[in-house]
Amino acid sequence: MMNDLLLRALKGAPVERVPVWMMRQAGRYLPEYIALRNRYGFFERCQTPALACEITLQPVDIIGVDAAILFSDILVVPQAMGLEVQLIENKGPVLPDPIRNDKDLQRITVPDVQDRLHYVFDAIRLIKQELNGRVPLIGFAGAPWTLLCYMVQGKGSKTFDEAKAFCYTQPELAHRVLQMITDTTIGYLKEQIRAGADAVQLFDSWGGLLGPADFEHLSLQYMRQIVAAVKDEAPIVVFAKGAWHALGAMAATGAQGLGLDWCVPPEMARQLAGNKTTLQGNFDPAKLLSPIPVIQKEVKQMLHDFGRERYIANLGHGILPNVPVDHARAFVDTVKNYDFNKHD
Ligand code: 1CP
Repeated sequence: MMNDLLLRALKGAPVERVPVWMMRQAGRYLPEYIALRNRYGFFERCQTPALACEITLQPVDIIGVDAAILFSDILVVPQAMGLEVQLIENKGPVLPDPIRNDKDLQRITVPDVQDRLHYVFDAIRLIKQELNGRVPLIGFAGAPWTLLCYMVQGKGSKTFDEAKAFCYTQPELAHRVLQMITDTTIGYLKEQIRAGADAVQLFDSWGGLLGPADFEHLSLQYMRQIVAAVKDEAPIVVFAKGAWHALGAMAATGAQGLGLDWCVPPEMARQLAGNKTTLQGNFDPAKLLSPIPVIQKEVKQMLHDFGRERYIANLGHGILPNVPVDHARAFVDTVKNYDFNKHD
């Protein structure tokens, strides 16, 4: 591996400089991606290894990030478990027959991931070949709680109130679904690693919708199983947006990395997480809409506050579709050029 900064940071090994990548960097804002989006459907892009490979490599070639992240979506897992998933342009995901009762559970299974998700592993093998050791490849999956949100609500939501009502009124069913997602995800991530993923990330995008006790029951106990099953095969980063209260408990899972959103101050995150975990984050994605000098100034402050060791620079959530490409590049270049000895 020519540039293994990300993997060294996840091990807690010394680094010459902080590695940087951006959540949701593959797709969304790059004109080269939008050209492909106009020609192929969403799942066609995911299921065709040559397209997934091309999109995965775009931010490496165009922006110069220190890691590639597989182009796919967290919702390929509910799809492989038996649910129909549609992606409606400018609207987001729709699952027309969501899970609401015990009869609906008969429509989902823990699938053979080799059979149902082989296209992901084919894409990973192709991407590894094309990357040719330039930077590490990150695989990923949605956390069980976040996937349940979509599988029950049937679409995106600010509150995911139907998903929460399902868990609060039919807890036994909810836990059965969460365990099925967990078992599928363990097999899925292990196969991603076997196909060549150098690290994996678990996205609990809606973890912050739960209070601390519910987060433990409905999210963390399942993520703990996934981390335990995967962490000795490849480093794993847990990103639970809004669940800063559980940083200590998430560090105790043994995950090599913890993703942070922009609402938690660096010093507080370090205090809660302890010194054995690498922190990743946490620039406000909307701040990339600021003038470039403001981006540069605030990125330097973020780097100063996190420090060089056990740290990966990233955004606090996915990059927004309307971010100008030169602003994304300014974010990445500022991290790459920062000199910790100069305190600039
Ligand atoms: O045609 C398009 O461009 C559709 C937009 C799109 C894209 C580019 C969707 C639909 N998914 C993706 C790719 C995707 N999704 C990646 C690939 C790599 C990358 O972009 O860097 C990844 C890592 C995801 C992960 C994902 N999908 C998450 C977790 C991360 C996060 O942003 O919180 C979630 C919640 C989803 C669901 C989803 N898929 C697509 C959309 C628009 C959404 C969000 C819907 C919502 O807000 O509820």
